[in-house]
Amino acid sequence: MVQLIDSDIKTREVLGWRGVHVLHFAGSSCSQKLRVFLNLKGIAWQSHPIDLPGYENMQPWFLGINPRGLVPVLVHDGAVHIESNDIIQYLERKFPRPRLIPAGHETEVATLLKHEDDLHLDLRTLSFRFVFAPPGPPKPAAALESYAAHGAGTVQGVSDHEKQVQIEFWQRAAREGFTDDRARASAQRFRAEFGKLDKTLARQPYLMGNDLSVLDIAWLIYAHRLSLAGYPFARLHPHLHSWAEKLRAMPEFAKEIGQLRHAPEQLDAIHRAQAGKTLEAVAGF
Ligand SMILES: N[C@@H](CCC(=O)N[C@@H](CS)C(=O)NCC(=O)O)C(=O)O
Repeated sequence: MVQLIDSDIKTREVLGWRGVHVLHFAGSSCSQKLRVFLNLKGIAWQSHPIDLPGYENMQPWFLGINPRGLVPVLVHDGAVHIESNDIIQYLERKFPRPRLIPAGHETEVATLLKHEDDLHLDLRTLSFRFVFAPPGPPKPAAALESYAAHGAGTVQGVSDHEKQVQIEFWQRAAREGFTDDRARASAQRFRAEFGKLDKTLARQPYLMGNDLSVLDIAWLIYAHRLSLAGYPFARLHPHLHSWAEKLRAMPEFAKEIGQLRHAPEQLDAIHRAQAGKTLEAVAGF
């Protein structure tokens, strides 16, 4: 669980926020995952949108709440929680009904969610290459400089390395873009993972059995983003494809995943504009 301690939090006003507050961005996959979870739970929450395209997450006010500069962040009765999967597991304990983590499976779910989080930079690579496709560097040097200049900050009292990981990701993107080699490696990691999920979904309706769980939420968000990137789910993973169609149709999901910048007809043009190469062509699927 990543709950910040008092000395980590420099933007002190949040300590006075009562109830459930979420700092998030409409089009962020981790924010979407948390919002779907909140919808399914029926938890009332106050929204604090953070403008990622305007680099608000790299400014001192937000870094004083989450030193990593990442969304989402939960502030619950003045306590600050970061890392979407930790936030979800924390809220599951605080708001146990309806259950979205099966009783007795908490440790297993934590491990499986960690697995999902490990692919987050691969998701970002494929999103920037095939969905957002910015014409220039995704983060301008000035935004990165102000982000870096603010210092590493502490998480639970310990100097935090995660921000450096983020800075290196964006610097590399500015240097070389999201190359074919990088996109291929990321797509292949997903293919291996989705192959396993597809086998599970051939046997049962949801990833943990007969009931929907946080794992379905987490993987649907990734699968949805990658479907926008042109990942050929119907051909490669038919069970996963049907499961995704079923979840996408639920209002608790539909409300959150419709908020991307591009309409479907624009996406095809973007996929092709990438030196004429689609994800399928780059990945060799
Ligand atoms: N492991 C983190 C990842 C959070 C993350 O990378 N969030 C992205 C949005 S999905 C973000 O804030 N990106 C910052 C940016 O684009 O500058 C979590 O699960 O909360």
